[in-house]
Amino acid sequence: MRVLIAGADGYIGWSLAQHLARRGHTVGGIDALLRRGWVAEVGSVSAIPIAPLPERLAAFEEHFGDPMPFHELDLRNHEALGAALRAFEPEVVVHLAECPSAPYSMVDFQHADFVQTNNVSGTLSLLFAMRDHCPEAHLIKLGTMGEYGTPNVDIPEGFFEIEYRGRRDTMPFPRQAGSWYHWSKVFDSQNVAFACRLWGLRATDVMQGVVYGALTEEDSRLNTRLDFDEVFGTALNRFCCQAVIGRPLTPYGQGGQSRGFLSLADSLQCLTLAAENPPEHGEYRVFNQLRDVLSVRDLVRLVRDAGAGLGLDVQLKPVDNPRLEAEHHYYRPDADKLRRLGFTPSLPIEEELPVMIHRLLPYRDRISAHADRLLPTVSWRDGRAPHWETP
Ligand code: USQ
Repeated sequence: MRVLIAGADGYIGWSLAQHLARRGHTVGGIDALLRRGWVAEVGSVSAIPIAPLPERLAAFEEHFGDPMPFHELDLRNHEALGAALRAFEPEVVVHLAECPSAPYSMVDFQHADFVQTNNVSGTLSLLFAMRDHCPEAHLIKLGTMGEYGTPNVDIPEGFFEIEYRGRRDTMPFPRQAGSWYHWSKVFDSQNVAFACRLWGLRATDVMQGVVYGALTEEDSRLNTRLDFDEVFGTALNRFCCQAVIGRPLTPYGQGGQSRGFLSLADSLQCLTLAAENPPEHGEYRVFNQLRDVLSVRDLVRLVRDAGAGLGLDVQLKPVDNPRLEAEHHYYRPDADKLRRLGFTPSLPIEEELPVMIHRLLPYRDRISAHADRLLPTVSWRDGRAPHWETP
């Protein structure tokens, strides 16, 4: 299949491009390289060094035989996006080209506005461009489990049956997001569903949990990034980096917050399954994409055990929760659709974490040099803007 990845320079996108090429798909890329700038803005770096884009593309061609047609552009550049779609003629468009950080969106008005404009307007531009240039193509849109929040009932995959005043209907499950970023994903979901209804586009909206892990590539130019700072690092990746440099793990608040988690390898497998099993024309389907439901306390225990197995003395230092979120709650999401398509989870988390920590050990000094970026400064409550200084 001809698969165009928007966000091909990112954590998931760069790995997905390689995974799809290995499976024989023809891969194209779009990216405005914004993530590199955002992480620099918060004064941090990827724990695992990543190559500049031209080196990445050269390595891709050497290893996979064909060059990756690549367009360095912002999805909101609607004309250029249309030209890229016409040139590549995708059968599948995987949309990962959004700002993925809840803390970044909570800094101040400018950051909230940027995240929502970038994400919602970029997706709208893509929907119109697909209508005009590749209406048959399948859109795989990366949403987030955080769209649902943490309701006190089970979470279905997108829709649920409801009886109200004696009448029944199937309706979208309520969204109760917890950051301006997560709300941008909710707005995207509504727009994607509407475009399917309006124009007969077909789409898979992926409610993904928190992704963790680092892959080992045969060529360092093929490495994907792994962020650990308070803004772009996700919980398990941060905890593993903290363990590697002997800094205490930072569970927020009481640590009873539960989320869905999956490894990067599992995320690639799931996105590939979605691509290779497209929905019907006009269909808007929703997958919950996660493997394990874990609390922050579970994460701490898992990283401690994994570190101990590698001879690391892993400490923890709970910090006041900078976020507004439930710290004790019910959490039971369905995640059956991908399993029915054949998702077979790879390594269990107890085995994956030692691999990740081992992979990070050579980058101790690099992480240590930015250790002050590990502690949270962005507060959900008072909206104080942090003063990030590039070291
Ligand atoms: N947390 C800690 N200590 C830390 C960092 C995080 O206790 O040092 C806690 C947070 O309070 C939260 C949980 O860990 O309860 C997850 O936080 P996170 O930063 O790993 O994830 P989140 O902000 O929810 O966002 C990440 C990705 C986002 C994706 C989302 C999936 O950045 O792009 O949409 O995970 S989900 O969480 O299911 O909404």
